[in-house]
Amino acid sequence: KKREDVPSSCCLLKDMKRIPQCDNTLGPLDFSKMHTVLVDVDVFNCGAGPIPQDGRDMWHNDFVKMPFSLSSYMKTGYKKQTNTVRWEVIYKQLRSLSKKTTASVKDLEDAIIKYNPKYQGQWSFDALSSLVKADPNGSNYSPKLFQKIAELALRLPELMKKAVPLLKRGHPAAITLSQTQIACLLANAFFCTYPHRNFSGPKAEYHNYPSINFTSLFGNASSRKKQKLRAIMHYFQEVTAKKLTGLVTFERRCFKDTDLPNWRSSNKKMHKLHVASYGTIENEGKGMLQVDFASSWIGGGVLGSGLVQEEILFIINPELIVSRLFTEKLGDKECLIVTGSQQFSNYSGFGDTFEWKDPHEERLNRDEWARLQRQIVAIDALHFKHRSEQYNMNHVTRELNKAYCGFKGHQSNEPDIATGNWGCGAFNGDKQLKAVIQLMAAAQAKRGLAFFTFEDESLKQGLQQTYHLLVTERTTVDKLYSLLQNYCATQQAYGSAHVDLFEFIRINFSPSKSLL
Ligand code: AR6
Repeated sequence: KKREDVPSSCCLLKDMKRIPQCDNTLGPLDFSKMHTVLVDVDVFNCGAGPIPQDGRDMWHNDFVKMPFSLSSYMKTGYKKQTNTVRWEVIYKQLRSLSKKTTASVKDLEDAIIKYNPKYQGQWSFDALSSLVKADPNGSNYSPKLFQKIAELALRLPELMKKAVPLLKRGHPAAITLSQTQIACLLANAFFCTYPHRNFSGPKAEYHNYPSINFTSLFGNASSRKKQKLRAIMHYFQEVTAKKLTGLVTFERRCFKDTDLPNWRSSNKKMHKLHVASYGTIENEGKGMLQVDFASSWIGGGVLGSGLVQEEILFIINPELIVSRLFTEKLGDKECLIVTGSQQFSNYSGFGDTFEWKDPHEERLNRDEWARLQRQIVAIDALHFKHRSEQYNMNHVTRELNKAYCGFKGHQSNEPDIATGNWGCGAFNGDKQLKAVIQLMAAAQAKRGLAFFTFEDESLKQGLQQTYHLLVTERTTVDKLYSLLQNYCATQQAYGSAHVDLFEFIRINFSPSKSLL
Protein backbone atom coordinates (compact mmCIF):
# COMPACT_ATOMS: atom_id res chain seq x y z
CA LYS A 1 0.00 0.00 0.00
CA LYS A 2 1.09 3.53 -0.70
CA ARG A 3 1.55 5.63 2.42
CA GLU A 4 -1.42 7.84 1.49
CA ASP A 5 -3.67 4.79 1.38
CA VAL A 6 -3.40 3.97 5.06
CA PRO A 7 -6.83 3.06 6.35
CA SER A 8 -8.22 5.98 8.25
CA SER A 9 -11.23 6.53 10.47
CA CYS A 10 -10.40 10.21 10.55
CA CYS A 11 -12.82 12.77 9.25
CA LEU A 12 -12.30 15.72 6.95
CA LEU A 13 -11.75 19.29 8.07
CA LYS A 14 -15.07 20.31 6.61
CA ASP A 15 -16.82 17.83 8.92
CA MET A 16 -15.60 19.56 12.06
CA LYS A 17 -18.19 21.48 14.06
CA ARG A 18 -17.62 25.22 14.28
CA ILE A 19 -19.23 27.90 16.41
CA PRO A 20 -21.76 29.16 13.84
CA GLN A 21 -23.23 25.64 13.63
CA CYS A 22 -23.61 25.32 17.39
CA ASP A 23 -26.18 28.04 17.71
CA ASN A 24 -26.48 28.07 21.48
CA THR A 25 -28.79 30.92 22.41
CA LEU A 26 -27.25 33.16 25.03
CA GLY A 27 -30.27 35.24 25.99
CA PRO A 28 -29.87 38.85 27.09
CA LEU A 29 -26.49 39.89 28.48
CA ASP A 30 -26.61 39.55 32.24
CA PHE A 31 -24.28 39.74 35.20
CA SER A 32 -24.18 37.51 38.24
CA LYS A 33 -21.98 36.89 41.26
CA MET A 34 -19.71 34.81 39.05
CA HIS A 35 -19.87 37.03 35.97
CA THR A 36 -18.84 40.67 36.19
CA VAL A 37 -20.03 42.74 33.25
CA LEU A 38 -18.25 46.06 32.89
CA VAL A 39 -20.73 47.54 30.43
CA ASP A 40 -24.26 48.67 31.22
CA VAL A 41 -26.36 45.59 30.47
CA ASP A 42 -29.67 47.46 30.14
CA VAL A 43 -28.30 49.89 27.61
CA PHE A 44 -26.54 47.04 25.81
CA ASN A 45 -29.64 44.86 25.69
CA CYS A 46 -31.61 47.79 24.21
CA GLY A 47 -29.20 47.73 21.31
CA ALA A 48 -27.56 51.04 22.20
CA GLY A 49 -24.05 49.51 22.24
CA PRO A 50 -21.55 49.11 25.03
CA ILE A 51 -21.28 51.99 27.48
CA PRO A 52 -19.30 51.67 30.73
CA GLN A 53 -21.17 50.34 33.73
CA ASP A 54 -21.29 52.73 36.69
CA GLY A 55 -19.53 51.72 39.84
CA ARG A 56 -16.78 52.75 42.18
CA ASP A 57 -13.10 52.16 42.56
CA MET A 58 -12.07 49.36 44.92
CA TRP A 59 -8.54 49.55 46.34
CA HIS A 60 -8.76 46.02 47.57
CA ASN A 61 -6.97 42.69 47.25
CA ASP A 62 -9.79 41.17 45.25
CA PHE A 63 -9.70 43.82 42.52
CA VAL A 64 -7.27 45.30 40.02
CA LYS A 65 -5.61 48.29 41.65
CA MET A 66 -6.24 51.08 39.19
CA PRO A 67 -3.74 53.86 38.52
CA PHE A 68 -6.48 56.49 38.95
CA SER A 69 -7.48 55.27 42.40
CA LEU A 70 -7.51 58.03 44.99
CA SER A 71 -5.81 55.52 47.28
CA SER A 72 -2.77 55.32 45.00
CA TYR A 73 -0.11 57.80 46.12
CA MET A 74 3.41 58.54 45.15
CA LYS A 75 6.09 60.80 46.58
CA THR A 76 6.86 63.93 44.58
CA GLY A 77 9.13 66.92 45.09
CA TYR A 78 12.86 67.06 45.78
CA LYS A 79 13.67 68.94 48.93
CA LYS A 80 10.33 68.60 50.57
CA GLN A 81 8.64 65.39 49.51
CA THR A 82 4.87 65.29 49.51
CA ASN A 83 2.38 62.55 48.85
CA THR A 84 0.55 63.15 45.61
CA VAL A 85 -2.28 61.13 44.13
CA ARG A 86 -0.55 59.03 41.48
CA TRP A 87 -3.09 59.77 38.76
CA GLU A 88 -2.38 63.50 39.06
CA VAL A 89 1.20 62.84 37.99
CA ILE A 90 0.18 60.39 35.28
CA TYR A 91 -2.51 62.75 34.01
CA LYS A 92 -0.12 65.68 33.81
CA GLN A 93 2.49 63.67 31.93
CA LEU A 94 0.19 61.96 29.47
CA ARG A 95 -1.82 65.10 28.86
CA SER A 96 1.24 67.14 27.98
CA LEU A 97 2.57 64.31 25.80
CA SER A 98 -0.75 64.05 23.98
CA LYS A 99 -0.62 67.77 23.16
CA LYS A 100 2.83 67.66 21.60
CA THR A 101 3.11 68.10 17.85
CA THR A 102 5.85 65.49 17.83
CA ALA A 103 6.45 63.00 20.61
CA SER A 104 9.66 60.99 20.58
CA VAL A 105 10.54 57.79 22.39
CA LYS A 106 12.54 59.99 24.78
CA ASP A 107 9.39 62.00 25.57
CA LEU A 108 7.57 58.75 26.25
CA GLU A 109 10.39 57.52 28.47
CA ASP A 110 10.51 60.80 30.41
CA ALA A 111 6.77 60.67 31.01
CA ILE A 112 6.82 57.04 32.17
CA ILE A 113 9.77 57.60 34.49
CA LYS A 114 8.03 60.57 36.15
CA TYR A 115 5.50 58.22 37.72
CA ASN A 116 7.92 55.27 37.98
CA PRO A 117 10.93 57.22 39.36
CA LYS A 118 12.47 54.14 40.99
CA TYR A 119 13.26 52.76 37.56
CA GLN A 120 15.16 55.74 36.24
CA GLY A 121 18.26 54.41 34.53
CA GLN A 122 16.99 50.84 34.85
CA TRP A 123 14.28 50.64 32.26
CA SER A 124 15.52 50.59 28.72
CA PHE A 125 13.57 51.82 25.71
CA ASP A 126 16.10 50.87 23.06
CA ALA A 127 13.86 48.35 21.27
CA LEU A 128 11.20 50.99 20.84
CA SER A 129 13.70 53.67 19.72
CA SER A 130 15.36 51.41 17.19
CA LEU A 131 11.97 50.51 15.75
CA VAL A 132 10.92 54.10 15.38
CA LYS A 133 14.32 55.29 14.11
CA ALA A 134 15.39 52.48 11.83
CA ASP A 135 12.28 51.96 9.87
CA PRO A 136 9.84 54.82 10.09
CA ASN A 137 7.68 53.48 7.28
CA GLY A 138 7.61 49.77 7.92
CA SER A 139 7.27 50.06 11.69
CA ASN A 140 3.55 50.82 11.83
CA TYR A 141 4.58 53.80 13.91
CA SER A 142 3.17 57.12 12.79
CA PRO A 143 4.23 60.49 14.16
CA LYS A 144 1.01 61.02 16.12
CA LEU A 145 0.68 57.50 17.49
CA PHE A 146 2.12 58.04 20.98
CA GLN A 147 -0.15 61.05 21.42
CA LYS A 148 -3.19 59.00 20.46
CA ILE A 149 -2.27 56.15 22.81
CA ALA A 150 -1.82 58.70 25.61
CA GLU A 151 -5.27 60.18 24.94
CA LEU A 152 -6.76 56.72 25.05
CA ALA A 153 -4.98 55.90 28.32
CA LEU A 154 -6.34 59.08 29.89
CA ARG A 155 -9.91 57.87 29.39
CA LEU A 156 -9.40 55.17 32.01
CA PRO A 157 -11.44 56.76 34.87
CA GLU A 158 -14.33 57.41 32.51
CA LEU A 159 -14.27 53.95 30.86
CA MET A 160 -13.53 51.79 33.91
CA LYS A 161 -15.86 53.08 36.60
CA LYS A 162 -16.73 49.66 37.92
CA ALA A 163 -13.94 47.79 39.69
CA VAL A 164 -12.36 44.86 37.81
CA PRO A 165 -12.28 41.70 39.94
CA LEU A 166 -9.17 39.52 39.92
CA LEU A 167 -9.70 36.03 38.51
CA LYS A 168 -8.16 34.22 41.44
CA ARG A 169 -6.90 30.70 41.78
CA GLY A 170 -9.60 28.22 42.75
CA HIS A 171 -12.44 30.68 42.04
CA PRO A 172 -14.35 30.16 38.82
CA ALA A 173 -15.48 33.55 37.53
CA ALA A 174 -15.83 35.57 34.34
CA ILE A 175 -15.39 39.17 33.23
CA THR A 176 -17.04 40.70 30.17
CA LEU A 177 -15.86 44.06 28.92
CA SER A 178 -15.91 46.08 25.73
CA GLN A 179 -13.12 46.16 23.17
CA THR A 180 -12.84 49.91 23.85
CA GLN A 181 -12.32 49.26 27.55
CA ILE A 182 -9.66 46.68 26.70
CA ALA A 183 -7.93 49.13 24.35
CA CYS A 184 -7.86 51.72 27.14
CA LEU A 185 -6.53 49.20 29.68
CA LEU A 186 -3.82 48.22 27.22
CA ALA A 187 -2.97 51.86 26.51
CA ASN A 188 -2.31 52.13 30.24
CA ALA A 189 -0.17 49.00 30.11
CA PHE A 190 1.74 50.63 27.23
CA PHE A 191 2.38 53.69 29.40
CA CYS A 192 3.26 51.48 32.39
CA THR A 193 0.73 53.16 34.70
CA TYR A 194 -0.40 50.16 36.78
CA PRO A 195 0.66 50.50 40.41
CA HIS A 196 2.19 47.61 42.38
CA ARG A 197 2.87 45.71 39.18
CA ASN A 198 6.57 46.31 38.61
CA PHE A 199 8.01 44.19 41.39
CA SER A 200 8.55 40.49 41.16
CA GLY A 201 9.83 38.09 43.78
CA PRO A 202 7.94 36.03 46.32
CA LYS A 203 7.08 38.99 48.57
CA ALA A 204 5.57 41.17 45.86
CA GLU A 205 1.84 41.73 46.14
CA TYR A 206 1.23 40.46 42.59
CA HIS A 207 3.93 37.80 42.61
CA ASN A 208 1.39 35.24 41.47
CA TYR A 209 0.27 37.33 38.48
CA PRO A 210 1.91 37.86 35.10
CA SER A 211 3.44 41.28 34.39
CA ILE A 212 1.26 43.84 32.64
CA ASN A 213 3.20 47.09 32.28
CA PHE A 214 4.88 47.02 28.86
CA THR A 215 8.34 48.05 30.07
CA SER A 216 9.92 44.68 29.25
CA LEU A 217 8.73 44.99 25.65
CA PHE A 218 10.54 48.29 25.16
CA GLY A 219 14.09 47.27 26.13
CA ASN A 220 16.64 44.69 24.91
CA ALA A 221 16.33 45.47 21.23
CA SER A 222 16.27 42.43 18.95
CA SER A 223 14.64 41.46 15.70
CA ARG A 224 11.97 39.57 17.67
CA LYS A 225 11.13 42.69 19.68
CA LYS A 226 10.97 44.71 16.51
CA GLN A 227 8.40 42.39 14.94
CA LYS A 228 6.36 42.24 18.13
CA LEU A 229 6.35 46.02 18.45
CA ARG A 230 5.21 46.37 14.84
CA ALA A 231 2.17 44.27 15.70
CA ILE A 232 1.48 46.26 18.86
CA MET A 233 1.83 49.57 17.00
CA HIS A 234 -0.57 48.31 14.39
CA TYR A 235 -3.08 47.37 17.09
CA PHE A 236 -2.93 50.86 18.61
CA GLN A 237 -3.19 52.48 15.16
CA GLU A 238 -6.37 50.56 14.56
CA VAL A 239 -8.03 51.03 17.94
CA THR A 240 -7.30 54.76 18.01
CA ALA A 241 -8.62 55.25 14.48
CA LYS A 242 -11.68 53.03 14.37
CA LYS A 243 -14.77 52.62 16.49
CA LEU A 244 -14.80 49.31 18.33
CA THR A 245 -18.18 47.78 18.89
CA GLY A 246 -17.72 44.37 20.46
CA LEU A 247 -17.42 42.69 23.82
CA VAL A 248 -14.95 40.07 25.03
CA THR A 249 -15.38 37.57 27.88
CA PHE A 250 -12.54 36.13 29.98
CA GLU A 251 -13.58 33.11 32.00
CA ARG A 252 -11.54 31.22 34.53
CA ARG A 253 -12.74 27.64 34.88
CA CYS A 254 -11.72 25.65 37.93
CA PHE A 255 -12.39 21.97 38.44
CA LYS A 256 -12.70 20.17 41.72
CA ASP A 257 -11.35 16.64 42.14
CA THR A 258 -14.94 15.41 42.04
CA ASP A 259 -15.43 17.03 38.60
CA LEU A 260 -12.53 15.08 37.13
CA PRO A 261 -12.95 11.68 35.51
CA ASN A 262 -11.62 8.50 36.96
CA TRP A 263 -9.32 7.65 34.07
CA ARG A 264 -8.84 4.11 35.34
CA SER A 265 -12.47 3.21 34.89
CA SER A 266 -13.73 5.31 31.99
CA ASN A 267 -15.49 3.38 29.28
CA LYS A 268 -15.60 6.27 26.80
CA LYS A 269 -14.58 5.48 23.23
CA MET A 270 -12.63 7.62 20.80
CA HIS A 271 -14.44 10.70 19.50
CA LYS A 272 -14.08 12.39 16.10
CA LEU A 273 -10.57 13.22 14.82
CA HIS A 274 -9.15 15.14 11.90
CA VAL A 275 -5.37 15.22 11.45
CA ALA A 276 -3.51 17.58 9.12
CA SER A 277 0.16 18.34 8.65
CA TYR A 278 -0.77 21.52 6.84
CA GLY A 279 -2.39 24.53 8.49
CA THR A 280 -2.52 26.28 11.82
CA ILE A 281 -4.88 26.31 14.75
CA GLU A 282 -5.82 29.94 14.20
CA ASN A 283 -6.48 29.70 10.44
CA GLU A 284 -7.77 26.24 9.62
CA GLY A 285 -9.23 25.92 13.13
CA LYS A 286 -11.37 29.05 12.77
CA GLY A 287 -14.68 28.74 14.61
CA MET A 288 -13.47 25.82 16.73
CA LEU A 289 -12.29 26.07 20.31
CA GLN A 290 -8.65 26.99 19.69
CA VAL A 291 -6.02 25.74 22.10
CA ASP A 292 -3.46 28.21 23.40
CA PHE A 293 -0.28 26.27 24.31
CA ALA A 294 -0.06 28.37 27.39
CA SER A 295 2.18 29.15 30.29
CA SER A 296 0.56 29.01 33.71
CA TRP A 297 1.43 32.73 33.72
CA ILE A 298 -1.02 33.56 30.98
CA GLY A 299 0.61 35.00 27.88
CA GLY A 300 4.04 33.60 28.84
CA GLY A 301 6.81 35.74 27.40
CA VAL A 302 4.55 37.96 25.29
CA LEU A 303 5.92 41.12 26.92
CA GLY A 304 9.49 39.79 26.77
CA SER A 305 11.32 37.94 24.04
CA GLY A 306 9.13 34.81 23.82
CA LEU A 307 7.74 34.23 20.35
CA VAL A 308 6.27 30.74 20.07
CA GLN A 309 2.65 29.66 19.78
CA GLU A 310 1.16 31.49 22.78
CA GLU A 311 3.14 34.69 22.36
CA ILE A 312 2.31 34.82 18.63
CA LEU A 313 -1.37 34.30 19.40
CA PHE A 314 -1.30 37.16 21.91
CA ILE A 315 0.63 39.43 19.56
CA ILE A 316 -1.81 38.96 16.67
CA ASN A 317 -4.81 39.17 19.06
CA PRO A 318 -3.48 41.84 21.49
CA GLU A 319 -6.75 41.96 23.44
CA LEU A 320 -5.65 38.65 24.97
CA ILE A 321 -2.81 40.52 26.70
CA VAL A 322 -5.27 42.24 29.05
CA SER A 323 -5.89 38.84 30.70
CA ARG A 324 -2.49 39.34 32.38
CA LEU A 325 -3.93 42.24 34.34
CA PHE A 326 -6.38 40.09 36.26
CA THR A 327 -5.61 36.37 35.81
CA GLU A 328 -3.71 34.72 38.64
CA LYS A 329 -1.28 31.94 37.69
CA LEU A 330 -3.27 28.90 36.52
CA GLY A 331 -3.44 25.91 38.83
CA ASP A 332 -3.30 22.28 37.66
CA LYS A 333 -7.08 21.95 37.36
CA GLU A 334 -7.83 25.29 35.77
CA CYS A 335 -8.00 26.96 32.38
CA LEU A 336 -8.88 30.35 30.93
CA ILE A 337 -11.37 30.68 28.09
CA VAL A 338 -11.50 33.88 26.07
CA THR A 339 -14.47 34.52 23.81
CA GLY A 340 -14.61 37.32 21.27
CA SER A 341 -11.05 38.61 20.91
CA GLN A 342 -10.20 40.21 17.59
CA GLN A 343 -7.29 39.29 15.35
CA PHE A 344 -5.57 42.47 14.15
CA SER A 345 -2.46 41.14 12.39
CA ASN A 346 -1.29 38.43 10.03
CA TYR A 347 2.18 36.97 10.41
CA SER A 348 4.64 34.56 8.89
CA GLY A 349 7.37 32.45 10.47
CA PHE A 350 7.81 31.24 14.02
CA GLY A 351 10.29 32.14 16.77
CA ASP A 352 13.28 33.91 15.22
CA THR A 353 11.72 33.89 11.77
CA PHE A 354 8.46 35.51 12.94
CA GLU A 355 7.48 38.57 10.94
CA TRP A 356 4.53 40.89 11.15
CA LYS A 357 2.94 40.62 7.72
CA ASP A 358 -0.09 42.82 7.28
CA PRO A 359 -3.37 43.93 8.84
CA HIS A 360 -5.85 41.12 9.40
CA GLU A 361 -9.28 41.65 7.95
CA GLU A 362 -11.69 40.23 10.48
CA ARG A 363 -14.48 38.31 8.81
CA LEU A 364 -15.96 36.51 11.80
CA ASN A 365 -19.55 37.15 12.81
CA ARG A 366 -20.52 38.23 16.29
CA ASP A 367 -22.74 36.42 18.77
CA GLU A 368 -25.74 37.92 20.58
CA TRP A 369 -23.39 39.64 23.03
CA ALA A 370 -21.47 41.28 20.16
CA ARG A 371 -18.52 38.96 20.73
CA LEU A 372 -16.59 37.78 17.68
CA GLN A 373 -17.05 34.06 17.13
CA ARG A 374 -13.54 33.21 18.25
CA GLN A 375 -12.98 31.10 21.34
CA ILE A 376 -9.54 30.40 22.75
CA VAL A 377 -8.71 28.12 25.65
CA ALA A 378 -5.45 28.52 27.53
CA ILE A 379 -4.11 25.30 28.99
CA ASP A 380 -0.57 25.04 30.27
CA ALA A 381 1.30 21.78 29.81
CA LEU A 382 4.06 20.71 32.17
CA HIS A 383 7.52 21.95 31.34
CA PHE A 384 9.92 18.99 31.32
CA LYS A 385 13.56 19.89 31.79
CA HIS A 386 14.47 16.31 30.88
CA ARG A 387 12.27 14.44 28.46
CA SER A 388 12.38 11.30 30.58
CA GLU A 389 10.44 13.07 33.38
CA GLN A 390 7.20 12.86 31.44
CA TYR A 391 6.99 9.04 31.50
CA ASN A 392 5.49 9.06 34.94
CA MET A 393 1.81 8.46 35.65
CA ASN A 394 1.49 11.40 38.04
CA HIS A 395 2.55 13.68 35.22
CA VAL A 396 0.44 11.85 32.64
CA THR A 397 -2.62 12.16 34.90
CA ARG A 398 -1.92 15.84 35.50
CA GLU A 399 -1.82 16.43 31.74
CA LEU A 400 -4.99 14.38 31.18
CA ASN A 401 -6.80 16.45 33.81
CA LYS A 402 -5.48 19.73 32.43
CA ALA A 403 -6.53 18.89 28.87
CA TYR A 404 -9.93 17.73 30.15
CA CYS A 405 -10.42 21.06 32.03
CA GLY A 406 -9.87 22.88 28.75
CA PHE A 407 -11.91 20.54 26.58
CA LYS A 408 -14.96 19.94 28.76
CA GLY A 409 -17.68 22.29 27.62
CA HIS A 410 -20.50 23.90 29.58
CA GLN A 411 -23.23 23.14 27.09
CA SER A 412 -24.32 20.17 25.07
CA ASN A 413 -23.72 21.71 21.67
CA GLU A 414 -20.14 23.00 21.61
CA PRO A 415 -17.69 23.39 18.71
CA ASP A 416 -14.91 20.87 18.12
CA ILE A 417 -11.39 21.63 19.32
CA ALA A 418 -8.41 22.80 17.24
CA THR A 419 -5.12 21.72 18.74
CA GLY A 420 -1.73 20.21 17.92
CA ASN A 421 1.66 19.70 19.53
CA TRP A 422 0.60 21.07 22.91
CA GLY A 423 3.51 21.13 25.34
CA CYS A 424 5.93 19.72 22.74
CA GLY A 425 8.05 22.72 21.79
CA ALA A 426 9.38 24.99 24.53
CA PHE A 427 7.98 22.55 27.10
CA ASN A 428 9.77 19.49 25.71
CA GLY A 429 6.89 17.03 25.62
CA ASP A 430 6.71 13.80 23.60
CA LYS A 431 4.43 14.50 20.62
CA GLN A 432 2.99 10.98 20.50
CA LEU A 433 2.27 10.84 24.21
CA LYS A 434 0.69 14.31 24.24
CA ALA A 435 -1.44 13.44 21.19
CA VAL A 436 -2.76 10.31 22.94
CA ILE A 437 -3.41 12.30 26.13
CA GLN A 438 -5.42 14.84 24.13
CA LEU A 439 -7.33 12.05 22.34
CA MET A 440 -8.30 10.58 25.73
CA ALA A 441 -9.33 13.97 27.17
CA ALA A 442 -11.41 14.72 24.06
CA ALA A 443 -13.06 11.29 24.22
CA GLN A 444 -13.94 11.93 27.86
CA ALA A 445 -15.25 15.43 27.09
CA LYS A 446 -17.08 14.01 24.03
CA ARG A 447 -15.63 16.59 21.67
CA GLY A 448 -13.99 16.23 18.28
CA LEU A 449 -10.36 17.19 17.70
CA ALA A 450 -8.79 18.86 14.68
CA PHE A 451 -5.12 18.09 15.17
CA PHE A 452 -2.56 20.23 13.32
CA THR A 453 0.86 18.58 13.39
CA PHE A 454 2.64 21.74 12.15
CA GLU A 455 4.22 20.09 9.13
CA ASP A 456 5.18 16.90 10.94
CA GLU A 457 4.20 14.39 8.27
CA SER A 458 5.24 11.27 10.16
CA LEU A 459 3.28 12.34 13.26
CA LYS A 460 0.26 12.81 11.04
CA GLN A 461 0.57 9.31 9.54
CA GLY A 462 1.28 7.73 12.91
CA LEU A 463 -1.63 9.46 14.61
CA GLN A 464 -4.03 8.51 11.83
CA GLN A 465 -2.98 4.86 12.02
CA THR A 466 -3.09 4.76 15.81
CA TYR A 467 -6.51 6.39 15.88
CA HIS A 468 -7.80 3.97 13.24
CA LEU A 469 -6.66 1.07 15.37
CA LEU A 470 -8.25 2.52 18.53
CA VAL A 471 -11.54 3.07 16.70
CA THR A 472 -11.67 -0.34 15.03
CA GLU A 473 -10.73 -2.09 18.27
CA ARG A 474 -13.32 0.02 20.16
CA THR A 475 -10.64 0.90 22.67
CA THR A 476 -11.91 2.70 25.75
CA VAL A 477 -10.14 5.37 27.79
CA ASP A 478 -9.53 3.04 30.77
CA LYS A 479 -7.72 0.57 28.48
CA LEU A 480 -5.52 3.34 27.13
CA TYR A 481 -4.83 4.53 30.65
CA SER A 482 -3.59 1.14 31.75
CA LEU A 483 -1.58 0.85 28.54
CA LEU A 484 0.08 4.16 29.44
CA GLN A 485 0.95 2.74 32.85
CA ASN A 486 2.75 -0.13 31.15
CA TYR A 487 4.32 2.23 28.67
CA CYS A 488 5.71 4.49 31.40
CA ALA A 489 7.06 1.45 33.25
CA THR A 490 8.73 0.28 30.03
CA GLN A 491 10.20 3.71 29.37
CA GLN A 492 11.65 3.80 32.84
CA ALA A 493 13.01 0.30 32.54
CA TYR A 494 14.65 1.04 29.18
CA GLY A 495 16.19 4.27 30.43
CA SER A 496 17.51 6.28 27.55
CA ALA A 497 16.44 3.84 24.80
CA HIS A 498 13.18 5.39 23.65
CA VAL A 499 10.17 3.20 22.97
CA ASP A 500 7.81 4.68 20.43
CA LEU A 501 4.29 5.03 21.91
CA PHE A 502 2.42 4.51 18.63
CA GLU A 503 4.42 1.32 18.08
CA PHE A 504 3.70 0.21 21.65
CA ILE A 505 -0.03 0.75 21.05
CA ARG A 506 0.12 -1.15 17.78
CA ILE A 507 1.80 -4.13 19.41
CA ASN A 508 -0.57 -4.18 22.37
CA PHE A 509 -3.88 -3.40 20.71
CA SER A 510 -3.65 -4.96 17.27
CA PRO A 511 -6.17 -7.71 16.71
CA SER A 512 -4.51 -11.08 17.17
CA LYS A 513 -4.90 -11.93 13.45
CA SER A 514 -2.55 -9.17 12.39
CA LEU A 515 0.05 -10.39 14.85
CA LEU A 516 0.18 -13.80 13.27
N1 AR6 B 1 -0.77 25.99 15.02
C1 AR6 B 1 -0.51 24.67 15.20
N2 AR6 B 1 0.62 24.20 15.76
C2 AR6 B 1 1.53 25.09 16.17
C3 AR6 B 1 1.33 26.48 16.01
C4 AR6 B 1 0.13 26.92 15.40
N3 AR6 B 1 -0.13 28.20 15.22
N4 AR6 B 1 2.41 27.10 16.51
C5 AR6 B 1 3.24 26.14 16.95
N5 AR6 B 1 2.73 24.92 16.75
P1 AR6 B 1 5.12 25.83 21.79
P2 AR6 B 1 4.72 24.48 24.40
C6 AR6 B 1 3.35 23.62 17.12
O1 AR6 B 1 6.56 25.60 21.94
O2 AR6 B 1 5.76 23.44 24.20
C7 AR6 B 1 5.37 29.72 25.41
O3 AR6 B 1 6.40 30.53 25.89
C8 AR6 B 1 4.84 23.53 16.83
O4 AR6 B 1 5.11 22.19 16.45
O5 AR6 B 1 4.63 27.23 21.63
O6 AR6 B 1 3.43 24.09 25.04
C9 AR6 B 1 4.23 29.64 26.41
O7 AR6 B 1 3.99 30.89 27.04
C10 AR6 B 1 5.47 23.85 18.16
O8 AR6 B 1 6.75 23.32 18.31
O9 AR6 B 1 4.28 25.19 23.04
C11 AR6 B 1 4.72 28.61 27.36
O10 AR6 B 1 5.58 29.17 28.33
C12 AR6 B 1 4.49 23.18 19.10
O11 AR6 B 1 3.21 23.47 18.52
C13 AR6 B 1 5.49 27.65 26.48
O12 AR6 B 1 5.85 28.41 25.31
C14 AR6 B 1 4.55 23.65 20.52
O13 AR6 B 1 4.51 25.05 20.56
C15 AR6 B 1 4.63 26.51 26.02
O14 AR6 B 1 5.40 25.63 25.25
